Amino acid sequence: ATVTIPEPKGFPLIGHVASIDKEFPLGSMTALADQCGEIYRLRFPGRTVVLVSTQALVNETCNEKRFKKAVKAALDEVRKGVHDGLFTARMGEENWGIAHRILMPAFGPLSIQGMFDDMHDVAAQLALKWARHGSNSPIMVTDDFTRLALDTLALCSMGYRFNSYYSPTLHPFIEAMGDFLTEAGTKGRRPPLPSIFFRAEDQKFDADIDVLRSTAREVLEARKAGGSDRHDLLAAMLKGVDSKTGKKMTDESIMDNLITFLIAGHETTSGLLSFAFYQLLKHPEAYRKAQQEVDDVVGQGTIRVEHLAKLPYISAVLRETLRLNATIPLFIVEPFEDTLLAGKYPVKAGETIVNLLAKSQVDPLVFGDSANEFKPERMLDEPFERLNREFPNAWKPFGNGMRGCIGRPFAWQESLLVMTMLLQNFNFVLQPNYIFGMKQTLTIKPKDMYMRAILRDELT
Ligand code: MNH
Repeated sequence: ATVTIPEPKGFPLIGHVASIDKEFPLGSMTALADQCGEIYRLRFPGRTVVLVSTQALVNETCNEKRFKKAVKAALDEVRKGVHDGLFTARMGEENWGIAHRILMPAFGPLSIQGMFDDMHDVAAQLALKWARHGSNSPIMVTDDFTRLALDTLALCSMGYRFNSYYSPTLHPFIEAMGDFLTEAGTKGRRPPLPSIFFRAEDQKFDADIDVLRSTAREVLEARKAGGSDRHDLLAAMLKGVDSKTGKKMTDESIMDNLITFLIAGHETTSGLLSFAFYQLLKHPEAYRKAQQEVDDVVGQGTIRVEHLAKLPYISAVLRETLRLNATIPLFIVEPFEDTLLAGKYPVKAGETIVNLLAKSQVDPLVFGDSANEFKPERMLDEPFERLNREFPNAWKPFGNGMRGCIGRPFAWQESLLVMTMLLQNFNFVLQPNYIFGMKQTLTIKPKDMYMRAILRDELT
């Protein structure tokens, strides 16, 4: 027998529009999950959404034979700027396949190791800034990690230096991208009124897209004009020939993907680093173990790429951080055909299903009574492998299957390096009266988080 998917109380006409907080939609979604249970449906004008909150249900929708990535709402708005680039392509679009096959090796472990020196360069700029800053003035954590992530991506993907630490104002590209993403999120939620009501917003949106694309075009043209021997992602895209179709990427597709790397990679990585420091500062024992690992493995010398494979505890800290604070806290899929979830909940072909990681990754059936606690030990290599065997798809911060994150090795190497360099050189103190909160754009970050960085030399 089938079971109707429960719905929270709504209103005729607007449905659940008023049930979702505009500033922090995720908070409303998890609160409704606490009320309604493992699965519930929301109604918005013109569409419905089913949200699932357990490992078992997420595991089911990760079956790529029955479900595919959905490009809707905010993602569909981002698509106006980067078209069928990897992140926003619809299933079946040819450019996705060409770009995916050409770029997979470029994001492979060897190629990412080749980016270590550039990553080190930018990380050292951050450490230097914090050292000069002194231990008395608070650091705006998420802002500085965002500069780090953007500068690293631009340098490693296309040899471009934003130099965010050397200029008081943000590079115009960065400003345009921030506004573009914020507006994409807002548009995804705005009421269905004729576009004339939003003329100013739409014009600004288009102008921001122009800035993004003209910058990408300049970088591309400069590279094509020659004179660079860099082996970066841009070089791989220009050179690559797709093994399946024999085609090369078009200039438009290369630009779409250059911008996509910056969009998909910067807030996610900066959010991860910010949450990781928040968690360490709240858990002194874990902090001590992480710093001890750096001292044992690297000591006072220069960090080399080989060190990063020998940091199991810090890897576990990053994994546990992404379990509790997935910076992309949900991803959406849709069924190919009408289907039953858990063998009983009917869902229509094409209906949006939200995999609510913020709930499924703290499923008590998987993580027990301590599901909501920060315990890096459970994410050390051996228990982590056991978890993935016993509870597939319990940990999904990088998405699923063929549409999962292509930048994962990049993000991992950068995050390990930055954690290591900062713990090696500084002791950190959280702003004493800090009250934890989250800020949501396309991703989530800790809100208004400040900390102080004290050079370890100052203590001895
Ligand atoms: Mn990333 C897809 C999370 C870093 C480039 N990324 C995804 C998805 C998740 C995700 C989740 C799937 C989204 C969906 O199903 O709609 N990504 C992360 C996290 C980090 C991250 C948590 C850092 C931590 N991502 C990066 C970095 C880059 C990058 C760094 C680029 C260098 N991500 C991508 C691209 C895709 C993606 C490109 C789309 C892949 C595809 O669909 O082919």
